[in-house]
Amino acid sequence: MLYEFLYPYHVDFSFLNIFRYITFRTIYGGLTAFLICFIFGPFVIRKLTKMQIGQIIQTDGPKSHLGKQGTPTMGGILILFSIFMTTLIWGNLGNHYVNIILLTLLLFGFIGFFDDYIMQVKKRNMGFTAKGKFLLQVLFGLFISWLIYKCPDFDSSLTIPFFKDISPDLGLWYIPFACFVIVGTSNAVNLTDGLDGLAIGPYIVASVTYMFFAYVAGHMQIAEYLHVRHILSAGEISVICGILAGAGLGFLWFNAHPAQIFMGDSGSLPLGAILGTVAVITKQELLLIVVGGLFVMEALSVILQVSYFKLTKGKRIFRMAPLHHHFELKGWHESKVIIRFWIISITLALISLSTLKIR
Ligand code: 57M
Repeated sequence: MLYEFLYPYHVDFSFLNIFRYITFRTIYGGLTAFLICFIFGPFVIRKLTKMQIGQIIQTDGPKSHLGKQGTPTMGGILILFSIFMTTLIWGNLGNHYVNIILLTLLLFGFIGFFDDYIMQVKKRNMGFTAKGKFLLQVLFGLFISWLIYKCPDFDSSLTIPFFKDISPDLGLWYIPFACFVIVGTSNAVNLTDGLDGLAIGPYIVASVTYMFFAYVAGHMQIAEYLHVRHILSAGEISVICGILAGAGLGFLWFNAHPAQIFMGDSGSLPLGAILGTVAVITKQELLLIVVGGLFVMEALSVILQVSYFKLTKGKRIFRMAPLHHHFELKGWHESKVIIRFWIISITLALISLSTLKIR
């Protein structure tokens, strides 16, 4: 909004030129998103506590979690509010990709919010049925993917990390593929969100990583130099990534162990979907397996565990899935699991960034 309002006056006030720069808006977008979470955090925590929107801890998990009973949840509302407001302030709302991200936030935010609302506010045992939730995710995912597919500067070929000369064109198949990326990431972030700061830490790392990829894709000379596909309007996505990272940091302030608030499905589902959408828009879809490798690892542990459990009628590969529970049950302290998983995500981000040169 500031961009649309203030930049036109740059002819009279040359300092307003600064609003044109993506780097400037990325940094100040990040700081604004951080401040919104930081300032409103205590208010939201107080409000949720007063409304008794506290986490119900299931007794079949690691016993160390029982002490977390009643921790305010649905903190995702704070993150989404911060991302939404900051995008209105610093984003270029004339950019189609920015609008698609906002729509992803609203659609997947609705699923998460509704699920949390029924479980935490109405205190019913189940939100959506698992099937209903998944179907709605797929429906929204297909819609978002179709919108991206229809964008004028979008092409349906796939970027293969490390191989700059291979990029198969998926044509219309790109839509279900993109939907898989968006819905898969949404659920993977949700599964990872089981320890204090475990999801939001790697999420910040992934956002910063995609901030670089979006900037490179949007900058003609740098994209050409690095042999990355140039997508002019994707440059604005680096502002969004800065905002995601800033809001994430602001939330982490309160979600750090011992957490004062959990994000709930209201946070994990839309945040994951937005990350998947960013990967699709920046044409670094497959690289998400590396950038978000930690989320992939957690989701894979669940798929393996559940399949093996069903096949062998009750045997397990891990002590408990998702993977973070396995290490907790092995006796690692919660902080150790969290920080080691963060280390893994930072390492994976560095490997991902190396693909800008190694190709
Ligand atoms: C949500 N939710 C956390 C919090 C957070 C198929 C199966 C693997 C599904 C899976 C599942 O239900 N996953 C989705 C996981 C929960 O966190 C809430 O949920 C939100 C995210 N959606 O924001 O509101 C608990 O996680 C802890 N937590 C923190 N700090 C945080 O910052 O400590 C969360 C955020 C919170 C809190 O304790 O209550 C969760 O773990 O429930 N199911 C599971 O993950 C279950 N695994 C399981 O059953 N494994 C089986 C296999 C055969 C399926 C096995 O390995 O034997 C685990 N979860 C529970 N009990 N509750 C293990 C058993």
